[in-house]
Order: sequence, then structure tokens, then C-alpha cells
Amino acid sequence: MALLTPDDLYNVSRQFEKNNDIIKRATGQGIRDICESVYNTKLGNEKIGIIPITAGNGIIGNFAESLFTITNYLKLDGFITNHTDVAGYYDAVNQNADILLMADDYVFIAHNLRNGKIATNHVCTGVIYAEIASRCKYADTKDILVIGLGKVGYAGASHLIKKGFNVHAYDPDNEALNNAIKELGVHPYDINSNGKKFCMVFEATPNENTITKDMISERCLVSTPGIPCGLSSELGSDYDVDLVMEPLLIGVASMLYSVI
Ligand code: 2YC
Ligand code: MG
Repeated sequence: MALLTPDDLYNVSRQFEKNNDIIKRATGQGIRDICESVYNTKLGNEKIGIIPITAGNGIIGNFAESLFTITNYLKLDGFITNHTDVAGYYDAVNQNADILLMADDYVFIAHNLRNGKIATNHVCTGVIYAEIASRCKYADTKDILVIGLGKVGYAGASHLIKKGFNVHAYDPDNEALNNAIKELGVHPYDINSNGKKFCMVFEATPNENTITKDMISERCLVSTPGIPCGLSSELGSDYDVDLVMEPLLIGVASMLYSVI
């Protein structure tokens, strides 16, 4: 999994609002309403303990601060613990946190201490970006393209299958693709066949320029948490593309709603 950098998180709240406007334009609803509907729940004023973790590659500049930003946007009572790691965990519990947010290089979790629910960033990011793509208001089809069937892509594809979409999927790793065909029933998408063009695309890869002209219709919605962007800026301008791509906060919103 590609680790975020402080640059990725530059002006993260501005990036979030810009993307929320694009989501509203392309789906008719904002991220809060979409999360309420996906998880069939509403946020209250939960207390959120944000715990910096020094393990592995250590603290990422602006990571904890970015999490604090989204807790404010969602009108939650967020705080960053004074200490890191276990001492930070202890702080958060002592300050009566309802939900803990913490990440090492392998997993980023939200843990609700009141109901025991725990969620991971990669699953919640996959679900919410797939959901956004599937809500394209100018799409008159249930056909949707999923590019990338790693942990994030697989979670999104699974969510779309459950919602009754016809998922056409591609991953250069045949094992990942065969797994998704066998376990989820996705249709393998042959990138060399100049076949179907999609107006709804969910891309979850660590690679750039994975989306080509042959894959998308002139007017389309591309939803991708992937850094770097799978949609080249040329294609983004040649075609009329609504591009939803934000480094962290849309996924975190999904995590918080999923443990309520
Ligand atoms: O600042 C800290 O507390 C660090 N331990 C945070 C490490 C986060 C590592 N994960 C990532 O960079 C991201 C995930 C948030 C999603 C994809 N990569
Ligand atoms: Mg990508």
C-alpha cells in the first residue's frame, strides 16, 4: 500500500470540499448523505480520539491534523492525543473517547469502544468510492467498470455486486481477477477489446494512466482513491469527466459512519 506523504495532504480540507462539490454535481448528493444511506445511520456528537503512531515509517506530517479536519467537518468532537502509540491510546481512553482512529503502515482503523465495531480504511474507502461511482445520475445502465482488484478494489467490487450492478473488472494480476470472478461473479473486462464503454468507473490502483479512451464514454464519472491518478489530465480534458479523487477524508468519513 502506498504511504501518504504530507504533500498528498496539502490543503486537504480544500481538496475535500472541491470533491464534495463534484460528488453533488454528478450524483445529486454530498458525502454525508451518501454515507448515511450506505450505512443507514446518522452521526451524533461522538468523541473521536486521534492517536499518532510512530511504528514503521513513523508519523506522517499532517496525517493526524487531517483526521482532525474531517471530525470537525462532520461536527464530531475530535482531539489528537498528546502522546503517541500506547501512551496515546491510554490518553484517548482516559479522555472518554468513543471512537479511536489510528494507523500504522499496514492498517488504518476506526474502533468504536462503545459498541466494539471496528473498520479498516481500505474496505471503507473501497465501499464509498464504488458507491459514489454507482450513483452517477446521468447513467442509464447498471454496467460499471472496476479497475484494480486489490484490497480496496475488491471491497468496492463486492459492494457493487451486492447492490445488483453488472461489474466488469480488470486487474493485470490474473490471480486477483480469477478470485473476483470466482468469489464475486464479476465479468472479466478485456482491455484490448475495443468493446464496451463505461460512464461509471471505480479505479483503485497505485498506478497512473490506467484509464484509456476505449474504456469510457464521452460523459462519465470516474471515482478513484488511487494516488497517482488513473485518469490522465489529457483524457480528463478531452472527455467530459467528473473526477472524484481525494487522498484521505472521503475514506475516513466512510470509516466513521461504518462504526456508529
Ligand atoms: O502519522 C501516523 O500516525 C502514521 N503512523 C500514519 C501511517 C498511515 C499509513 N497509511 C497510509 O499512508 C495510507 C492509508 C491512510 C491509505 C493508504 N495509505
Ligand atoms: Mg491510480
